[in-house]
Amino acid sequence: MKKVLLLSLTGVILLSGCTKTKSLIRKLTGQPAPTAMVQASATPAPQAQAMIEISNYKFSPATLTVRPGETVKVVNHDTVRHDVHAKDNSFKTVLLGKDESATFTAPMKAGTYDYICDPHSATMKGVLVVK
Ligand SMILES: [Cu+2]
Repeated sequence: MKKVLLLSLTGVILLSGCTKTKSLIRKLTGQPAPTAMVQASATPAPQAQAMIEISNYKFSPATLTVRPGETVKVVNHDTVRHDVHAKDNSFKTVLLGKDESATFTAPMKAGTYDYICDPHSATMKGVLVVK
């Protein structure tokens, strides 16, 4: 019976990937969680989406490196509206209000692309590196 419980709990853990369940299993069975579960949770996550975040009139990261044609998400955390606009016009977003986001497609050609925020072009600058 204990074995059945352990197996079903392992199933739950594999599905949820929750670390809290690990201590639950220890409580219920008096044994450390099976190592197979640890391996399962070590599965590499899918690669995070390329993202530029805007906060306090700054692009973060200031320099972002992406692959040609990669989709880049832009999120604005300021109450002031900002956008992302490549100096050579190869990419551009609309003006984003607070907590709004947009995506653009990185150029297919490798290179270094300077971009600005249109309303704050004097101070808000960033670099997109495509390689
Ligand atoms: Cu701006």
